[in-house]
Amino acid sequence: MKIGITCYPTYGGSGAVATELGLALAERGHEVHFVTYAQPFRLVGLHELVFYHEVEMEDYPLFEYPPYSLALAVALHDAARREELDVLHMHYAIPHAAAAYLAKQMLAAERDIKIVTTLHGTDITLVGLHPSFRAITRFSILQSDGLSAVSQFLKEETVRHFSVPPHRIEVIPNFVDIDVWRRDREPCHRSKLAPEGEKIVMHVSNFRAVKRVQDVVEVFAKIRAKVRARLVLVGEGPERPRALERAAELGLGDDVRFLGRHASVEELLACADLFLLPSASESFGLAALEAMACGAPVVASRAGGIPEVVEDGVSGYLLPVGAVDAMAEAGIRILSDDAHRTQLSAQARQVAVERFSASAIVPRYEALYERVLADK
Ligand code: GMT
Repeated sequence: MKIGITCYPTYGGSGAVATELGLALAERGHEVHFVTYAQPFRLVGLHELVFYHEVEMEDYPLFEYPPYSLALAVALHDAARREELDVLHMHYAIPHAAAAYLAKQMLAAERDIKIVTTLHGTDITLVGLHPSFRAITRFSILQSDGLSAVSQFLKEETVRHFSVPPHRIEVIPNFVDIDVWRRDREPCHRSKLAPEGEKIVMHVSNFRAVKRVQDVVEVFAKIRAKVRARLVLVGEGPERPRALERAAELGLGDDVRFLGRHASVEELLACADLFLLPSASESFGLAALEAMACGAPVVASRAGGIPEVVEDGVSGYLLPVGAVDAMAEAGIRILSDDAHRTQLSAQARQVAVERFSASAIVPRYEALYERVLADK
């Protein structure tokens, strides 16, 4: 098949999954064309059968709000015609599904092209619900030929908020390349991250308010009072200054290392003894899955789709949103009991391999493409 993929190319789980999917599809012999405004951050190196088309935007003084969605529709239409694409796979509904709909209509006189939209999270639970986007989000979701959601939770939210018939949405969970995300990696950065042999607590996110990074710092402060540990924060975003300020107020000093954005997060997660994800809401929690694949037990909030990924007592512990004392207790238990941590680590890896490997999930996307293509 020839597949066009659009996603947010910068930091973020939906762009990460879309890119990993494109690469995995290419490995399975499909031709993949990324149509995005920048090269997706996980698209590095040269890959046979993978191509990148940049969405070109003309700036003009009249445009206070440059019409990116229109430029994307044109780029999708161009790529579809030139490369004879079969399917346009849009990741994150806004504005991608609407742009794909326009491209489909522009092409309609020549031929039909199928649209698959994958719903990722705040396109449904937050941004899509805003009155300025709600109607177009619903319209473009319903106009897609195939729909997937990354968790059962997100499917139910889509049905509830947008009255999309449940049978239209297939739940296809996110996946991880288990050969890349694993514990026994070289180089291992443990000695650099924790030179005194401290335990390594890690958090990776885009530091938006929904991630509750302040809770990460509070939980870590309570853990550090009982266990020699360091907190490694990876990523960048608006809550970073407040999180660092709180770390300073709590006197955590050098025991909190802020690394910013990192090109190979897998190398860092391979050293983690504990991963914290105390989000207020999370449709899936890709970072938690990547941590699990790297054998890091997870302490997370029981929010949204996280319980579909992290099994309480198996790959870590789930606590109510904001329950920093209980999260710290769980963290202390994991870090101070080596046998327990080793068991959770092995189980986390096993869950990632058995339920969320690329080889288990990617064929489900192929089957979805085949189904929409068979639908005349
Ligand atoms: O929806 C968002 O906030 C953005 C999106 C992203 O690009 O990072 O995150 C969502 O999609 C990820 C990949 O499917 C999921 O792992 C995240 O849980 C989800 N974020 C939220 O639901 C807040």
